[in-house]
Formats: sequence, C-alpha cells, structure tokens
Amino acid sequence: MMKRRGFTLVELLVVLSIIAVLAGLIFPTLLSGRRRARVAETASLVTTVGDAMSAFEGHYGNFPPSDFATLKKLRAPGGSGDWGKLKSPGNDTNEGSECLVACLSSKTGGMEPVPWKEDQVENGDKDAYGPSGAPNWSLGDEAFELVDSWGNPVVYFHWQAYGQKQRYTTVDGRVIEVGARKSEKFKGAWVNPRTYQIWSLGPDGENGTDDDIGNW
Ligand SMILES: [Ca+2]
Ligand SMILES: [Ca+2]
Repeated sequence: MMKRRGFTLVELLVVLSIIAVLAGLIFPTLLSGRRRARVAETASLVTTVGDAMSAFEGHYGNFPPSDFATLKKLRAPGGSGDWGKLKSPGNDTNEGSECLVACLSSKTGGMEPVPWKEDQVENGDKDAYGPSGAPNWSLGDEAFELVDSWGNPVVYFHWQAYGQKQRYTTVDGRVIEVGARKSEKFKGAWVNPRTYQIWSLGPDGENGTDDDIGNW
C-alpha cells in the first residue's frame, strides 16, 4: 500500500513564494486600475458640472456664486428663479461647493436640475439645515456639497471670489483652507480668469498637488 506523502517544508515554501510573487504582480495592477477608474469618474463629474454651468450662465447671465451672501442677491431676468428668500445654511465650511450644488439642483427658468448620483453629493461637514428658500429646491433639508470618488468635497470658486479663502472639511475630518489657483504660465494671472475654478483634491486627498483634477 502506498503511503501518502505530505508536502515537505521546502515544497510548501516554494508554493507560498510563488503565491506571494503572483499576488505582488496582481494587486498593484488591481489598485492602479481602481485608481484610474476613480480619476476618470471624477474628471467626468467635473465635465458634467461644466455643461450644467453653461445652462445656468445662459439663464442668469452669470455663473453660480461661491458664497451664500452673494447667492442671496442673485436675480434672474424675468424673475424666474430669484434667490432673495434664501436662508443660508452654514458652518463656514464647504460653502463654494454647497452654493454650486444649490444652484445646479434648482429648477429655474429653462434649467433642469442636475440628476446627481447618490455618491456625488454628501453633507460631510454636517450642516444642520439646507438652503431653504432656494427657488424650487429639491434636495431636502441638507446643505449638500459635491464630492469626488474618494468622498472629498469638490472645491468651487466663482471668478469674482478668487481672492478669497474657503474652508473645506475632508472625508477624514480635517479642515483645510484653500484658495483659487494662479497661472504658472502668466505671472500674477488667475487660472480661468473670467469663469470659475472647480477641482477635486485627487487621489492623495491633498490640495494643490499634481494629482488634483480640475477644469484647467
Ligand atoms: Ca454641507
Ligand atoms: Ca491632490
């Protein structure tokens, strides 16, 4: 009768090291695939917003403001979509992004609200109430901000607010201060000097690094 022979220690070690090598080859590929997918998703979100911005600008003659005080003063030609009754939410973070979502989520004039996917808007900084009094407001009692595929708020600045600073609450609870970008090519000039800047902090979750994904 044949006696069943178990694996020797050396055989086991060989098998284990082969598995380790394969895992080492496969995991980075999986991770970088996932990272690429998230970058593409976020870039596409920035593009979607860009299209909606053009519609908004067509109706109001201006892009969405990036602070609630200015938004409150926004009037539409013909009165279809005035913001005078707006009650600004606010805990002083994520405000540019919240204004952007408020503007693009309202049905005013010929504009349709952007049909956000559930994971594209969050109230990560936990505002107690939403921008009530916004024209045809549809998103309920929360001040949602736009978020990227890593769950971080997407930053937004209207060009008239480029000199200001905004504070944002990141997905891991940090509060960071951000400012609009200056051009590297033209000294002293802003990027997108007469429109707006919108950007995601990118895969590293840090502002102002090379992986930021913006409309530039
Ligand atoms: Ca919020
Ligand atoms: Ca970054």
